[in-house]
Parts: sequence; C-alpha cells; structure tokens
Amino acid sequence: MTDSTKKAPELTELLADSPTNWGKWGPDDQVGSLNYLTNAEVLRGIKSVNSGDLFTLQRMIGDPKGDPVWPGREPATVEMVWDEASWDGEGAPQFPGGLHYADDTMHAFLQGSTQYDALGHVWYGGKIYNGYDARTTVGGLDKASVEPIAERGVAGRGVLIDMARYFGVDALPARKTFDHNDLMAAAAQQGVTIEKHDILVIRTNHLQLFFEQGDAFYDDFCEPGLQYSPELVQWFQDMEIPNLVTDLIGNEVTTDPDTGVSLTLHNALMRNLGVAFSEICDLEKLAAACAADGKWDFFYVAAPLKINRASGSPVNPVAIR
Ligand code: UVW
Repeated sequence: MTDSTKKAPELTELLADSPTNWGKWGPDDQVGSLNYLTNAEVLRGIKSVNSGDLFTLQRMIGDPKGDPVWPGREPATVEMVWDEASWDGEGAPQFPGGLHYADDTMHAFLQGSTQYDALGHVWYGGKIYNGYDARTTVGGLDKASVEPIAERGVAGRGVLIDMARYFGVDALPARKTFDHNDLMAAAAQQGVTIEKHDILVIRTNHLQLFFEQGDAFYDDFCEPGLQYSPELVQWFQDMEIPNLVTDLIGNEVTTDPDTGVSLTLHNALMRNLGVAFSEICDLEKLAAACAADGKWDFFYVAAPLKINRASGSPVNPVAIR
C-alpha cells in the first residue's frame, strides 16, 4: 500500500536504470517497437486465422449509455448539421435533381474513445520517445506523433489474455494489479503461449463497472491493470512486444500502489521502449468467441487516423480468427 505521507518518487529516479530502445531503429525512428512487426510477423499473424470470423474492437463513440474517458476529458459530441429537417423551411438549399443529404460534425478528445497513443503522448525529464526534446510537442507533436503509426499501420499475431476470467470475476475491480507472471499463468490456463513479437491484448472487463456505477465510477479513480516492476519491463523488452492493447482507459493500474506514481508503464514501456498503446477496446465478443473454442490467438490489424501532429487517434482495430 502507498504511504500517503510519503512523496512519490520522480520518474527520472524510478526509471533511471530502466531499458530504452532509443536509437535502436535509428535517430529518426518514430514508431518504436512496431518495427518488430516485419513482413514475416504479418504472415505469422495471418497463419493464426482459421475461421475468417471478424471482430471489431472499437467502442461506439456517442454511446447512449455513456463513453468512458480519462478524468478531465469529455466524451465526444456528435451534431447533425444537415438532415431532412434542413429542407423544412423556406430558403433551404436546392440541388438540381432534388438531392437531400445528411452531414454531421464531431468534437472529440483524440484519446476520448478507442485509440492509439502516439509514442510522444507522455514523457518525463524533458525527453519523449527516441530522445526527442519534449519542446517538440509544443503546439502539436513534431516528433513521434500518431501520424507515423497511422502511415505504417499495425498487423501481426494477437493473443488475448483474459485476466478477468483468470481471477474468476466478471470484471476486475478498481486497483487490482497483476504482472507478467500472472499473464503467463493465465496464458497457461487458457492453453495458449505468448510468443515473441505478439500483440498483447489484455481483457479486464473493468469498464463494465463504468456502465453499472455511473458517476461513482470516477470516485477515487484508479483502474486495475499491469503494475510496474523492473522485471515486468524487462519481460516486455525480452519478448519484444510491439503493441499493448487493453479494454482499460489507461492500459495499466492508474496509480502504482507501491510508489504512488501515475502511469509508470506509459513511461517505461511507451516512452522508453516504444511499445504502442491501444486503449479502451471492447474485447467482450472476441473473448467470448475465444473462450468458446479455446483458441486465443488471431490476426490483429489496426491503423489509427492520419492526423497532423496529433498525440493520439481514434481507431477501430480488427481481430480475425
Ligand atoms: C494519459 O496518458 C493521461 O492518458 P491515456 O490513458 O489516454 O494514455
């Protein structure tokens, strides 16, 4: 448990000896561990398809039941600009042939729905991924924005590790933590192996509580998830995991119960190792299908939107079984 009287260490101290992949793919690299997803890895992913069943992993934007977002962000608002009512009154536009149409707009936090984080989304100590100066984020990300990830696309073998099922609950509660040993134990129980270069997809079903609890979900907000340790970071580094995908808003335990530090793995994995993060995925239908036939791997494909200098982008990843 965190001692609330004790000051959380600075990330510069906590991660002083943590490994980095800065420079590993050259001084201009902006996609980090996605470099592990070579053509051979894409073909390995395709080999995991045996039924052709498709699962889209995006949560609906503008869900009438609410959109789970990080505290301080607001759900997207979608507004109609043109619809049939636009032709009710005098002065409505007339198009040759009698054309009517619907148009709408969206105002959204780019991290306010199922999304990819840019590698430059978080940092400490004045440096973002690959050692770029954090000042390159001012007014828009000149380096390690989401654009290079969008340009590249992501495809490979995905493996779903169902931590809710492993712990025997419908949904992991706030603050519950786990590590790479738990992931491997859950994988063994599922009868699947997490292989080098796999896209690691973790189900917690924690966001079910957002829909059950309403505003109380945000009281003393602390999502469950992976907890930082040097061994866990080394495991990601040894396994050369290109992409961490979860159904959580923040992909990891929000506040480390031992150190009191926020989002340590965003920094140790994303900023330092260049692991791509996909968050707020809906893994329920995919998990049900995997549990039904005991096959937990699939071909995972995703491409965020090409948004100039953005720190993230909505995405609708697809898993093909
Ligand atoms: C933060 O890093 C604050 O948010 P996200 O969970 O969207 O990465």
